[in-house]
This record gives sequence, structure tokens and C-alpha cells, in this order.
Amino acid sequence: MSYHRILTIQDISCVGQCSMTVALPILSACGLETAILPSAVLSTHTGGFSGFTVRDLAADMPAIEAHWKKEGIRFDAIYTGYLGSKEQVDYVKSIAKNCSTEGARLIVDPAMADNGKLYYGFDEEYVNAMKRLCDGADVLLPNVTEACMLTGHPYREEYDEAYVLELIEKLLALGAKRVVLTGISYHRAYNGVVVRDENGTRYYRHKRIAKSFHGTGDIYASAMVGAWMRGNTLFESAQIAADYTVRCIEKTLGDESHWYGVKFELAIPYLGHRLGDNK
Ligand code: PXL
Repeated sequence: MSYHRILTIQDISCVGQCSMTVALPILSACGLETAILPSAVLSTHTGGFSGFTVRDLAADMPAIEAHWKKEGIRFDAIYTGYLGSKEQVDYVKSIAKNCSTEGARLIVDPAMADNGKLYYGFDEEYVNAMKRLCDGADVLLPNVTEACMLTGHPYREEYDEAYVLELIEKLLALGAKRVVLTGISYHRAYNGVVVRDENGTRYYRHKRIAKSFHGTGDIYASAMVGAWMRGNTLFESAQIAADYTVRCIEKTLGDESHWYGVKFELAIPYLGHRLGDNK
């Protein structure tokens, strides 16, 4: 059985079920040795809470990289999410260059926007810095809003397949080798994901849940990366992650007090079942 070491670089939102607090348990549940590099520490995520604290950890990154280099520490994959500031892009690129095993995979989730809007605290300069991280990514994993911001493609809420295919071409032109584009819906009843890799372009659709929840992009990305690192194809991984994310949302629906995230822990047994024990 394969056993790989992955590094995930994203923030710690202490409360709110997103970024590192979902990535670490999900990647571990997928059977990966998971190392972390926190990009920032926030008291909560920025989506719906007010008055949160933010500490950017960019300044710690060069010394952490130097220590890992000295120890000869290497990762089989690096998966990046929400970075605290644009300065981090160069540090992250340097870590990916110096702390990767031969053939290691770089997965970039440009977590910075949703529903047509940038998250709190981000601006055009951050978007431009993120474009540089996309260049060379083995998999780029944006939602439609992020994809449009990265490429200058006009953002639309309703679109057809031609619009999505053009968007994917523009993402590949940034230098990404493969693209997994999330939140693609051609019909009100369905949501889905488009995967573009060496096997072509494929769409996986699943039922659409009308309510949107915070942190589901991070849950999706973590499960997809975990399934891929376990030896599934990218398309299989995209399907497993989509089905798992839908389960997480279903476990949360109906509890109005749980507005800030989803109860992803309750669906971890389902994820384990889907991954099986044979890869
Ligand atoms: O889920 C993306 C995310 C990650 N980290 C922080 C966020 C958000 C989305 O708003 O605020 C701090």
C-alpha cells in the first residue's frame, strides 16, 4: 500500500471548520502523513464573523524552509490553500522547489474568492501573485469566481459548456498542467465539477443543495487531494470528493445554529469507505 508524505500550506482559522482544521483530519483520514505550514492564524474565518484577529506568518516561512532543508525533509505532494498575504507566494514556490521529492505533485487551490467576490482582505495584487503560483501547478483547483479572477474571463452566474471550456483553456495558459473546476452547474437541479487532464475533459454532476456553506471548498480540495494521492485517477478523486462534500452538507442541513461550516467529521467514515483499504 502507498504511504505518502504531504505538506499543506494554508491558514489556521481557530474556529469555523475551514482550511487547516479540515485539511489535516481529512488528509490523515485518507492515509497520508500530513505536515502543515500555517500561512496565518485567525481567531475565526472571515466569512460571517466580525472582529476576528489575524496574524500573518509569512515572516516565519524562510526559517522554516531553511530548517527543513538542513534536515533533508522532503514531501511527495504540496497542497496550498488560503495564504495570508501576497508575499507568501515566493516563499511557497521556494519550499515547493527545495523540499519536494522527485516527481512530487503541487496542487494549488487559489482560495481567495466565491460568489463573484474576493474574500475579506484580498485585492488585485493578491490575485496577480496567485497567478504566479498557478504556473507549474500539477493541479489547479479553483471555483468559477477564482477562475475568472485569475484569467480575466467575465464572471457569469449562468453559462454554457463553451464558456467553461474557454475558461479552462485560459487556466491552462497560466501554466497549470491539469484543472479541476468546481461549482459548475448547467441545470438548477445539479452542481458539478469539470476535470481536465491528460485523459481529456470530463464533467461529473451531482445533486445541488440550494444552501451554500462555508469551508466546503476546502473540504472538497482536501478529499480530492487525499483520494488522488491514494492512487485514484484525478476524475475518480474529483467524484469521491464531490460525493463526500455533499454528505457533509447533508449532515448539517436543518441545524440553523451551525451556519459557519459543515459537520464534515460525521461523514469521515463514508470517505474511508469510498477509499477502501486496497490502494
Ligand atoms: O474557506 C476559505 C477560507 C479560508 N481561510 C479563511 C477564510 C476563508 C473564506 O472566507 O476566511 C481565513
